[in-house]
Amino acid sequence: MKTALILNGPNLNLLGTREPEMYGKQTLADVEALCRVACQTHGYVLDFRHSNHEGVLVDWIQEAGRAYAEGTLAGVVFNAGAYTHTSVALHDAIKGAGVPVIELHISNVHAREPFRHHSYLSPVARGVILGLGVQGYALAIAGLAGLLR
Ligand code: CA2
Repeated sequence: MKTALILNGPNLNLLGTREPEMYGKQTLADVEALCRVACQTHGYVLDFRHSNHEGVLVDWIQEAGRAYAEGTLAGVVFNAGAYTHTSVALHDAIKGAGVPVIELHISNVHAREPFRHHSYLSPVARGVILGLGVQGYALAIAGLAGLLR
């Protein structure tokens, strides 16, 4: 059984504690639970992680590239948080890893401040899901399953 790797970037550990109008009331633990259900549905083992640190996220994308090459990983669902709009390092890591990455945003970043309209990740992502709330995570896992079919 392959693994689906779900990566969460800076401040996503605060989900459910503030800005419910933007991100909803569910916590990151709730998101992990819904990802677990989606992975069971699609026959994946869930690997769900959070880090506030850019270099850690780079390390995890590199690790994902190796696991994908070995055939043990289906792909990555990646909510890089604010690093989406700043990180050439994450762009390069995704490009170099060769693993399918679905970029995910809970909010519709295009309906927000202009500095959120640009993503360094989108050009190297296989797909992008945004603005659908935390259910977007389940849709992204379904998207990974669709890519492999
Ligand atoms: O909409 C998304 O999922 C974002 O990736 C969330 C990031 C934001 O910087 C991106 O532009 C869009 C921010 C995540 C921080 O989440 C918080 C949740 C509750 C309280 C404070 C922050």
